[in-house]
Amino acid sequence: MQPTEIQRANQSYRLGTTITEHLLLCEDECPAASGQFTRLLSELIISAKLISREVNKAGLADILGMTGDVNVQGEKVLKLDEFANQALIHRMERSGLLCAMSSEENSDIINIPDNMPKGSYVLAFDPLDGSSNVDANASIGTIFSIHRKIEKEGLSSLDNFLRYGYEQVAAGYFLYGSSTMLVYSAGKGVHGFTLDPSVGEFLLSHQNITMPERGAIYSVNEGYTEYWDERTRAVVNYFKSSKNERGKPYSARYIGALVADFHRNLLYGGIYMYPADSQDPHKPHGKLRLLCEAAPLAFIVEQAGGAATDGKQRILGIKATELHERVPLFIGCKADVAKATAMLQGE
Ligand code: P6P
Repeated sequence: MQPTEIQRANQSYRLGTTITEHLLLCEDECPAASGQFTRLLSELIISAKLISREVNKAGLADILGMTGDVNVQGEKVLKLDEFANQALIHRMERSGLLCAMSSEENSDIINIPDNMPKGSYVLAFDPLDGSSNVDANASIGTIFSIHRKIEKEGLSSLDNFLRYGYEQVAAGYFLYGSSTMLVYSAGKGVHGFTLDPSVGEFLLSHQNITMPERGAIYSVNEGYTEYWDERTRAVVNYFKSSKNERGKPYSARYIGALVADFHRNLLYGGIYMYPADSQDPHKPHGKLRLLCEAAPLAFIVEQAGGAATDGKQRILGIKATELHERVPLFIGCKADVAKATAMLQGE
């Protein structure tokens, strides 16, 4: 008997499904799909496998914390985040799927070379978020955001990036931790895949990830307390004195890698905060970038039932005005983010 559409749909969310099977089944469910998105994610996955391999041996292969050094073979040794950036650019510019890319590591847009095929997607990424943690062997990751090219004559490449976050067609991250994971959403829920290194496949391990209404963790660098305004201090003090649904105090957790802190809070429930440093002229809007950090994670968190604001408005409702625009970020369980945002607005 032919499986029903529901049975087929459920197959794409059956634990153990490979990411390839999942993407192909999702493609089957979308009559308009051309297969380009499936190929795009597949190219990102190959890049992530290369990065994961280097991250997992960072402490051994002269990459640890060095840049510009020459190894015993006389080759220039790339620092890990430079390696990750080059691995992504090299692979994605040849994919024929993109019209342009933007990387946290590159000040300008990365246009596709004239001699390479172009496609209809736009990719923004942070190649190795939290890379300062490499020397401490803490979790780090790659964050990506995918838009469809604006099909309109006369637009500059930059116009394809200066978009609202809600226009993203997909977003996700690779987490290089105790295992390597892919967490992504294409607008139909959030799904997590864990790399089985013995077969080199990402297997569905976390289907339809959803967050509780309230969490039990708050993540913020309290070393900056003196730089915050009074309302920000009041927000952090609120969570320090909050009790979770079991009457226990919220736990303070801060790895110093957004993607790792976000992932833990996504699974366990919590709020991550990177406020504006009103006293720091270098970080008046905080440290995190809208296009390759806040917007993709906001897309994920909303798909998981959470929320993300800049302390005033929904992150996905912000239209970027420059490529490396920074925004304050309050992201996590809906009730926690709502409370923080209300307090920051003086309510
Ligand atoms: P701080 C890493 O550099 C990063 O961009 C995020 O991954 C991380 O959450 C944040 O900065 C840590 O910043 O100022 O607390 O060291």
